[in-house]
Amino acid sequence: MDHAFYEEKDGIAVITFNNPPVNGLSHGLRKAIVEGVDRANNNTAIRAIVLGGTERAFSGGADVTEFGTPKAGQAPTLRTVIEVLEQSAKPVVAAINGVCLGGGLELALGAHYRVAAAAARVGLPEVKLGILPGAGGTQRLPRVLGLEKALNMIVSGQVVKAATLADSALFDKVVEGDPQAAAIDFAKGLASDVPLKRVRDLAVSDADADALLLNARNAVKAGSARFPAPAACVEAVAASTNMAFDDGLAFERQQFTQLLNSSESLALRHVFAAERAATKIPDVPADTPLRPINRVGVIGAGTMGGGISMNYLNAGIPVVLLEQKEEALQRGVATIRKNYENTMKKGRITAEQVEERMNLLSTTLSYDALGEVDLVIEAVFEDMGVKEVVFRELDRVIKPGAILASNTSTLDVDQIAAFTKRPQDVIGLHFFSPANVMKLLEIVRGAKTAKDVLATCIDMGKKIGKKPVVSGVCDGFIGNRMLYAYRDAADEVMLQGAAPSQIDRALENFGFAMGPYRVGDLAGLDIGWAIRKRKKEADPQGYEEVVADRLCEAGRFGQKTGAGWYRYVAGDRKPQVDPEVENLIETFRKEKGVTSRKISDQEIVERCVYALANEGAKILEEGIALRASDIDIVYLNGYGFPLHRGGPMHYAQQAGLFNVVRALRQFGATSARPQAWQPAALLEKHAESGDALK
Ligand code: T1G
Repeated sequence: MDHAFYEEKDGIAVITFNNPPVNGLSHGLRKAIVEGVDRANNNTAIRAIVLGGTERAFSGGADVTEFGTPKAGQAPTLRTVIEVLEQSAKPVVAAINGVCLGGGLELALGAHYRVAAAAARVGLPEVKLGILPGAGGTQRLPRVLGLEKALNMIVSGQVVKAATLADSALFDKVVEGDPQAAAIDFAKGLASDVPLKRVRDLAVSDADADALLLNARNAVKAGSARFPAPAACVEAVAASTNMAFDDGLAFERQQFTQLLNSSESLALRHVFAAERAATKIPDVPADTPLRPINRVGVIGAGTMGGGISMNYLNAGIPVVLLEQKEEALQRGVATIRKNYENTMKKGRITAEQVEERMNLLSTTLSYDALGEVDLVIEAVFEDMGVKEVVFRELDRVIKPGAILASNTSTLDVDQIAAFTKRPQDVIGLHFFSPANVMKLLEIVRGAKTAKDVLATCIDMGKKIGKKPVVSGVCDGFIGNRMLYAYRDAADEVMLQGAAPSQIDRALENFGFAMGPYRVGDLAGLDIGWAIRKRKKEADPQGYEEVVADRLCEAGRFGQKTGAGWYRYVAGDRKPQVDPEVENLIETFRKEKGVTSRKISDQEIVERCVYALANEGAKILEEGIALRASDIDIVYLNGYGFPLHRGGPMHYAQQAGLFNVVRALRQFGATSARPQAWQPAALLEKHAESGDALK
């Protein structure tokens, strides 16, 4: 494949990049650019050189698919390519359209001139991958934007429209039309006797550099323990103000190399690829025709139904909200409006947008009003009997070809599909509360779910700003099933001697936003208790009592009752360790014949996180999840797993699967539930082979 097209017209050489989808600066493309520039410089008929990409992308930056492979460092490196542009005897003009990001912008900064489409989007988002601009961006951008603007762009990784920087020295021209045509005209207008303008020769305007850098250093300090990149960005940009250009480049390179090999960057790059991989379904072609979704029906105007409705209203899609009683409907609608008004008060939407969205919402008490919806989502009580009534009604009224979705969080989607005559149109859309905020959307594929239904729901999931992950049918799908294992592991380590507060603290130090016992008190212990009581009624002999039962029997449901695992003083949500709970646990231990022992924070973290990875491996080997990285996306976006750890599966692989399997076996050897610690066969296989879990 030609990685770039070279053509000459009217004394101008035009090099057009060709590395779809976004002109990642692969080895092939880097080589083609240097060859093109050399060819133009060796042709006396050529006066200037124009570099261009496609309407979608000038370049999305270094080719992320090459990261970690030998090719990434293969000559010509991106820095060499940029030097070739800068040292070119003939003027080089970058014609910027679409995205111009990371190494793409650094490349453009190596050109002598830059002509951009007003709508082009430019930025140095490397910090979001846990690295920093490693091809001169931290040294050149301040020279054309000034210290403050460059510092903000590089530390935040924000991407802005070229039009907003039209007055800066970054661009020589910003046009509404085709930037390549404008660049060619610009190149033709260049006088041949004017010395070439090189960004490296400019000075950084740093009126109050010290103050700016001090503020920036303070601003990044809080997060630097988990994410070192922002602080490194500040120091690299600081070098542009107090070092000679080449020394600044060398300093930037040293900082870049350090970050590239950091666990945080490995995690962030893993997540970048994982999010994009998750929507690729091996047996569903990317060009599968989608079913049109122009109107959505939502059954249930409670917290979930209201949040779900907002996702579609936000995307400009009309919603028909159905409830059984008028007052429930009105309450639901009022909650949606209040939610929008709160968002408006924070300045994130305008009053007009509130009304626009509310005008797209209609309500009904009758299923017959759903005849025109293309997608209906039920968010009713989590009980199979209730689901059956709803789906039989939906089967009666919903038009052929529409999609019937359940928001169930654990029930069997195949059983739900069987309540209809169209199981191929039935799917699970598991939103997470608050449904209009949480990014994760578990899309549960039934045995009979049609491929175009799945493709349509994935596409629509992305359109409403979710991170879709496809799950098979099992109890708890991917996330909740892993959550059960995580909580059981925490309960076991509590039974063996760790206090709930120690467990919470250990996991919060690991990076979870909140430990399992604080989460329990927040959500309400009575919810889990109700499920366990149903299990106990169904199987009194087989039921195994847990400490939480004792708390609930004592009326300790968590924050809502002022006491749960912790005590809450007079409405203060701050958890206080409660000796009563410690005694209750100790009594429970004695009844179970357990002598408590001192347990390290490290063991707590390993037990809970490896239990997650082990359950994830079982989910993977059963085919419930398509790939290990999907499981990471679920747990990062739905369950507060710390981003800088990359997800439970990534974390386990970084820890070494051999070590994980060895630890699981050790935990099992001293457990009252040895089978719970049995390593998944897939985990053992990969621990043996050393191959990564895919
Ligand atoms: N290289 C290769 N492929 C890339 C890519 C890149 N830089 N960016 C995206 N893709 C692929 C992506 O994997 C997906 O592939 C397809 O393009 C569409 O992506 C030295 C070292 C460019 C704004 O951080 O922000 O330069 O799934 O689904 O919503 O300083 O992708 O189709 O097979 O996201 O239109 C810095 C990262 C790199 C930009 C497009 N650059 N990319 O968004 O589509 S580090 C970035 C993005 C660097 C230098 C350093 C977005 C996008 P597939 P997409 P999109």
